[in-house]
Amino acid sequence: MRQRSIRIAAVILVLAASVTAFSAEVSRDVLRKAAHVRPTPQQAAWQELECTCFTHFGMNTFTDREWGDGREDPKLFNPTALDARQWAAACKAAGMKMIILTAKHHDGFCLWPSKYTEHSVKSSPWRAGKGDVVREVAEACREAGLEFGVYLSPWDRHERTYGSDAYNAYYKNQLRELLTNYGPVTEVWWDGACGEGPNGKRQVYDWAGYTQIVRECQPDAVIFGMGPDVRWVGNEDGLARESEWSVLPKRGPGDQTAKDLGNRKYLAGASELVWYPAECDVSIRPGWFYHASQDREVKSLQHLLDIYYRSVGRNSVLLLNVPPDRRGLFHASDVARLKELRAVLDETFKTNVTAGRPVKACNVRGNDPAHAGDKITDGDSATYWTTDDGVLGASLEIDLGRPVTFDRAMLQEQFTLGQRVEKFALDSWDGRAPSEGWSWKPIIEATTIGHKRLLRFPEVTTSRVRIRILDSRDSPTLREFGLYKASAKEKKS
Ligand code: FUL
Repeated sequence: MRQRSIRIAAVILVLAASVTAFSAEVSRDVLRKAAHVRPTPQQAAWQELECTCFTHFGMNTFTDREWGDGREDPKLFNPTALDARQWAAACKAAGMKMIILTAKHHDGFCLWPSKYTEHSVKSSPWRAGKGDVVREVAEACREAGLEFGVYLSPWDRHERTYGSDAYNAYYKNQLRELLTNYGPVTEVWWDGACGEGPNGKRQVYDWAGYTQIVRECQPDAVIFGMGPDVRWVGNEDGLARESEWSVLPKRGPGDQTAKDLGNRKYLAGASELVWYPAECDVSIRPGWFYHASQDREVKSLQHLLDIYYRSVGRNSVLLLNVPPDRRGLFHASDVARLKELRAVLDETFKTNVTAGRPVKACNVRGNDPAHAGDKITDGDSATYWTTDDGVLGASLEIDLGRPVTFDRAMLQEQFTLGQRVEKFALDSWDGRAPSEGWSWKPIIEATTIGHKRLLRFPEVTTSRVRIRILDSRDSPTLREFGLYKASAKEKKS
């Protein structure tokens, strides 16, 4: 009896071991597959924008609400001094690369004179019913060299056809208007709110049909949220995860949010993996729309800096909302805060002490100088360091030439080839010569890199640093590596 149970236990052990070995094998394979999923050129170009601006403006600006019910009188819409050039100038000065305008929010009021409804600027007193906010913003963006994007709320609490097939046709007509009459559109924003329309009915949206129209009219645009190109990060605080992956299992529209689906354990069972990078939306004020009562609640410089490090610095694009007021202008406090933010970021990232410095890598793919270590300090985003096939861990030593002090680091993978690094560390040299057995002190350890990873740590002074790639899904790549000293206006962390 005892012998039999020993035999059974042994069989179970062997089985368990082979299952583990099998899944480990599968998992390496899956990881390699994940490492080779790449962004489309449109997704890659969008990622490089890094900082973008949301402008929530519309009926709610005049009713002091966040969500209108669709019964608002169009006559309430009457900005006294609308100047989209002022918005564009403030965005540009803040280093933001795009403005996304709420062409229509959930209340259904259209900021352009749509042919398909009277519920728009054409029924308002603004510019005697001849105005077009979408045109003014699109033109101001073009003049300032900014990209332009549109938010067209699928949920419409005004339109009577909402809740029927006719509404899908209405929505598509409006999409076409926006995507054919205003020049290039870089991002189309579809939020997932789906409430009741004026008849108490809910809509079954034709996402595939909407997507087709965007592809046809603006092939260079990316679609956010309920679309396939850009994912909602899962919160409205502007914060990405510690490990933010751009490669995820494919799911239904909008189904990827609020989950860390890029992590290893979720990849294994996936039938298809897709590039689906995160966007972090957040408002500079508590509300998305302007409320005079929130003039004193503009986010602090430290708060915005924290958001920057935890969005752009975590492989995401930041979409920072700045709501124009009832004049149709950005409020002076918001403009001042944006300026402060840019001044601090510019000061922090002005001097990169690794620029042009020599780098010794323990492994270089095919010993090819085109992939040598010093590609990470050449300031050229087209070049990168990488390793031979199968070399998933590696180290690179950067000679800074003299002792320098820094407290910020920036790493970039060549993400257009895929996102691969799962874990890495930075070390500083303690000053002892190799003959004395030089040693390295850990500065910080982190997980993903992707397009950009920014790290904050207490000041370090050294003449040499080391990057250790501790795990990677396939041969790691590094495009750039920088070290900086934070502006004195950044609170020390
Ligand atoms: C959400 C909307 O319900 C909010 O009003 C806001 O527009 C936010 C950015 O998206 O889905």
